[in-house]
Formats: sequence, C-alpha cells, structure tokens
Amino acid sequence: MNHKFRTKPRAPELRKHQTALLDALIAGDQTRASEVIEDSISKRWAPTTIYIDLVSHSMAEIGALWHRGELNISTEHRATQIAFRLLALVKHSYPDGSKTGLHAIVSGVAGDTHLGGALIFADLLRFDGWNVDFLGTDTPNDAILEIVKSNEPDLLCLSVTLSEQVSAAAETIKIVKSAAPSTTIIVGGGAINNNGSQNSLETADYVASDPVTALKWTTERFDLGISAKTIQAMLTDLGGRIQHFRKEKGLSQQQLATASKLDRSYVSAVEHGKQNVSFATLKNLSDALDVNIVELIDD
Ligand code: B12
Repeated sequence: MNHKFRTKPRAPELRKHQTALLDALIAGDQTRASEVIEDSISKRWAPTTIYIDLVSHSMAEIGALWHRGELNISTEHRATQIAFRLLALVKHSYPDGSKTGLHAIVSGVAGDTHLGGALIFADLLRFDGWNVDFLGTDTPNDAILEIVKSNEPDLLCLSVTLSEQVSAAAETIKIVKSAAPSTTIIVGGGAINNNGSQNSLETADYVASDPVTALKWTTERFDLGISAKTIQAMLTDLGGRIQHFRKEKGLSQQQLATASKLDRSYVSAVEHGKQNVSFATLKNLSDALDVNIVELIDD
C-alpha cells in the first residue's frame, strides 16, 4: 500500500484505543472520539488499522450492543454519524497513493443502506492509487449499469451487508457481465461472512469479507506490485517519505544534511527523487531521522 504511514500498534495499545473509541461513540462525544483517532494518526498507524481495527471494530460492537437491546437506536445512529466523520478525518490525514491510472466504481447494492463498508473500501483503493467513483449505498442495478457502460471502469466493487441482499448483488453481476464483460467485479461486505452466500456470487471475479485480502488480490490482478513500479517512481516516493519525516522532526534540510554527513543540495535532490541513493546513505538518513530504515523504503 502506497502511503507513508505504516506502523502497527501492539495489541494492548490497540485494545486501549478500541475501548476509548467505543466509550466515546456510545457517549456521543465527537471530540473524544476524534482525539482517539488523531492519536493513532500521530503514531502513524496504517489507515487499514484505523479504519478496520478501530472504527469498523467499534461499529460492530455498537451493532452487537444494539442487537442485544443494550443500546437504543438513537445512540447507534449518533455513533454512526460520528464514525463517518472519523473516517473523513483519517482520509484527509493520509495522502492518496501514486496514481495507477486505474478506475474503480464502489457501491452498496440495491436495498443496502449500510454506508461504512463501501466507504472504507473506496478510501483504501484511493490510498492504493486508484481513481474511485464512490456511489454510496442502495444503488439500483440500472444506475450501476449506466455508469459502468459510460465510464468503463477497470473494477466494480459491490458491498452487501445482509444475506437477503446477496441476490441483488448476484443480479448486478449478471447484468454488468453481460453488458460489459471485461469489467472485473469484487463483492464484499458483512453478508459474505455468512456461509453459503457466496454460491450465488460465483460469477464475481473475487468475493471477500476482508478488505485487506481484497486489496492484495487487486494488486496481483492488476499487476500493481512493487515490480510494476519504475525506479523513478520509487525514488520519488522515497524522497517524499524522507521529507515527511524531516519535517515531522522539525529539521531543516541543512540540519538533516549535517546529521547524516551529506551536502544540503544532495538532501534536496534525494527529497525530489533525483538521487539514486546508496544503502549506506539511506542508513545515515534513517539514523539521523531516527526512523527504521524499513519505514523509508517500505511501500
Ligand atoms: C449503522 C448500522 C445501521 C444503519 C446504517 C446507516 C448508514 N448510513 O450506514 C441503519 C440504522 C440504517 C441500519 C439498518 C439496518 N441494519 Co444495520 N447496522 C449498523 C451497524 C451498527 C454498523 C454498520 C457499519 O457501518 N459498520 C462498519 C463497517 C465498516 O463494517 P462492514 O459494513 O461490515 O464493512 C466491513 C467489511 O464487511 C468489509 N466490506 C464492506 N463492504 C465491502 C466491499 C468490498 C468490495 C470488500 C472487499 C469488503 C467490504 O470491509 C469493512 C471493513 O472491515 C452494523 C453492525 C456491524 N456489525 O457492522 C449493523 C448491522 C449490519 N445491521 C443489521 C441489521 C439487522 C439492520 C436492519 C435489518 C435493522 C432493521 N430491523 O431495520 C436494517 C437494514 C437496512 C438495510 N436495508 O440495509 C445487522 C445485520 C445482521 C445480519 N448479518 O443479517 C447488524 C450486523 C447489526 C447486528 N449486530 O445485528 N444499520
């Protein structure tokens, strides 16, 4: 995944954030909920961790509490609206990935009014450099077909939450595959967890409940792995990451250059992706920035 923030929290720290977020959402405390998310952003947790292990996890807990009658509908609705704002906060705090030139359409199927899952998958594709049209929820089949025919996307992603909505997804796949057979279709969402629901979706190219697995699949299917990247694109991304960490530490280019025994002009060229740096230089830079070398090169 092409972004500059990729640390993984330890299990106890993640649990602490999960509890704090759930409490804030139940209390309807937007400020406290945002603080939890801002803290994880400041710790450079990967967007997938924040989206899935924090926000999505809390929404599932809220759903379970509501289902058991331990939470009323207004509290669930309020928590959901806060959660959407949190997702927007995460989205705007992380850069989109380098452009792949590929286009995806993401939508909830007809009858499904659950927005969160589709929204998360749309954002994760954007972080991977996809150009995404996000249609929201409950999109009728003919509307999906119309936009597929006019925009000819590389990928159509359908989100389906309830098992009774799986037939709507199957119908969408049928009409899209007959009108635009080259469109790759992925189906995901809560309904996919229910055993057996996949059978009627066998004409989809990929069916997954876990968005990270689905992203990995798209990377392979569209050959977007590291080997597909040019050296220039890799150097540009490396330079961007070095600049990000330098600014985060409040260092000038001169200060970083001095600390890593380099010229200021060399550091400037590195940050602009104009230097094919050696491993030794990279080691000096990572030491001076006090970050793991992997964080500089990992895509
Ligand atoms: C908020 C909410 C609502 C809101 C939705 C508001 C909105 N604008 O989104 C409202 C109040 C409208 C609602 C309505 C209903 N809901 Co509701 N809802 C929820 C709740 C609490 C949170 C949903 C959410 O945002 N989750 C967070 C997202 C991120 O999770 P997610 O959708 O599962 O998505 C993840 C994965 O599935 C996956 N994914 C999702 N889409 C895609 C797509 C692709 C391509 C891929 C690869 C992956 C992927 O990635 C996401 C991240 O991990 C859930 C609880 C839960 N477990 O989620 C119940 C829940 C989904 N709802 C439920 C029910 C029963 C209903 C109603 C039938 C209630 C009713 N009697 O009216 C209606 C049905 C409405 C409809 N026709 O769709 C049940 C479903 C049970 C089931 N499996 O059948 C749940 C699980 C609650 C529960 N524990 O019982 N709901």
